Amino acid sequence: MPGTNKVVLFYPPYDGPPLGAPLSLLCLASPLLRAGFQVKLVDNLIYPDYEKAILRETEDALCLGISVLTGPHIGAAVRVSREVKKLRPKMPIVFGGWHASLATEQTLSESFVDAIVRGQGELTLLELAQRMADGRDWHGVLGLSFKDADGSIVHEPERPVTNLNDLPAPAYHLADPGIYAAVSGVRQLAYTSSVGCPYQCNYCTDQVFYKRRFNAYRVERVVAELAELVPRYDIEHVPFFDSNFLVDRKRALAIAKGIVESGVKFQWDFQTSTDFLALMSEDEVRLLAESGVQHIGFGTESASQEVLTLMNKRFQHVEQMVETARKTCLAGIHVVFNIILGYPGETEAHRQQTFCIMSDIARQYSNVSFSPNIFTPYPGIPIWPQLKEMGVREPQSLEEWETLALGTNVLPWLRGEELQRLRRGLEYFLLNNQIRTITKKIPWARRGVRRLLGAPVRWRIGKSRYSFPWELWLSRTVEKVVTRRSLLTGQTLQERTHEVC
Ligand code: B12
Ligand code: SF4
Repeated sequence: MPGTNKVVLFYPPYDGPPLGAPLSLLCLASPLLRAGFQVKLVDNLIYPDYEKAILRETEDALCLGISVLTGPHIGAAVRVSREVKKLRPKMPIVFGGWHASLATEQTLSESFVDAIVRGQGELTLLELAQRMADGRDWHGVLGLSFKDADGSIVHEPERPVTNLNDLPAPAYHLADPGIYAAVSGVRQLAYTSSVGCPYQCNYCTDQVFYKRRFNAYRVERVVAELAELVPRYDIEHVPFFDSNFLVDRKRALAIAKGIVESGVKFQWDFQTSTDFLALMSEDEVRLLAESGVQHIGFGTESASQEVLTLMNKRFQHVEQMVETARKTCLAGIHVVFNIILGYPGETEAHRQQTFCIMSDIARQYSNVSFSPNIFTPYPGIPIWPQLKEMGVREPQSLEEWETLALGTNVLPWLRGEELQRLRRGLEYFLLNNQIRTITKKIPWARRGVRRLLGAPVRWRIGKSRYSFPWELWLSRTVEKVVTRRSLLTGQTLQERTHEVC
């Protein structure tokens, strides 16, 4: 709408626990506000009736921007865009974020998408909004793909990755952590101290998005921002969304030291790779814990060196996983090792190796738990050409990508008996870890449970023998009995998690 300077930004619902305000939108809002634009955020968490809110807010808006990840985000983005287009056909709808950036041509071919901001969005969206406000055409905006007046698709050249230090702080004031705490149960503030990772894992698109460049805030900026934001919003927990936080270990340690010296207390966590943590000394890992790190996530993915090579993860070795577990255990930090199962080229022998080695690590170090997933081919991952040769069909529309991430197994080599055996192996791997957790909590049952269940379960994992799975039947029966008993006594039972064991 000419004469307005209002930009509406929408974060669609996703499938997972609430994580606080969407950092993407807070980052996009900041330069717009500085340049005098009005910004209205519509996050599904705060606006359960987001469709109505968007229709209301776009009445006097310059454009609508939507952040889109592969998976459930897409469904709401499509629905809302269709509605808005029907009502306000002239108002541009701009998609951005990972899915839109990695499947640009396909996304832009949808009638309700006018433009796509590829990659980092702050400067591209600002320039686009300025062009819209001035009634100028969109040619020449770096990082933008759009539909021209005749409907043809134009891809402007890439925008070089912007140094994070040249960007203003995210507009945290637009998202009251108190309101988010009411939804998520914890006062948290998502934070990114860096973007980009130098590695090139075949299943990851970080290299496509951030060009393998580790692009990080200066230490002083991180410490000063956190020391100011945490007390201002009474924050308890700060999840760092960096792709690989420990790439620059000196910087990471200086941040931890700065947090300790600031005297500001909060818990924080991050994701990284085991090669970097393994290189740290025990004292350095203790410093992380002292500064508030309670949890670290690792993309370990497999304990088979052959599979790690197939994934182009030659930088990672089993010894580093063990070192990581040992050092974090000493420091009292809980770690989750993510595991990818069913990767192209992975055999049952490789899986068995992963289950055995990972179980051994967890038996030695009680701070380790696992998050296993079946390999999902997201758009733009470098291994796509090989996947196509192996018969994986690439989704052909936004709607098809929406359902992909719902845990559907799309891998032609994981069918029938092979899939059954993978599931069985995984169930035993999880059961083994549950036994470990249970016996830790109930010391008097330790010997009996380990002898009766632990030993045969470990034997099965070691030999990959999964027929007549009586231990699984028993564990399910026990669970039912316990549930019934607790219903009688009114005792609250701990919820069983299926993802993380
Ligand atoms: C936090 C996070 C999430 C959170 C976000 C919630 C929240 N409240 O913030 C949630 C839980 C939703 C999530 C879910 C998923 N995620 Co996630 N996630 C991340 C993570 C770690 C950080 C994202 C972030 O906030 N970064 C900081 C902000 C500032 O950057 P940004 O989001 O990229 O936004 C910038 C640009 O993308 C762009 N932009 C973004 N939105 C928009 C919108 C407009 C209009 C414009 C113009 C620009 C723009 O501009 C922003 C500023 O530069 C990234 C990894 C990473 N290093 O980025 C993975 C990542 C984005 N996730 C990924 C994946 C695989 C998933 C899941 C599919 C996992 C799964 N198996 O379910 C799901 C998808 C959703 C679902 N299942 O419903 C992949 C991307 C896959 C893809 N093709 O979309 C990533 C890259 C991890 C990876 N390396 O593989 N995720
Ligand atoms: S180490 Fe992690 S972030 Fe880096 S390329 Fe591999 S999977 Fe992606």
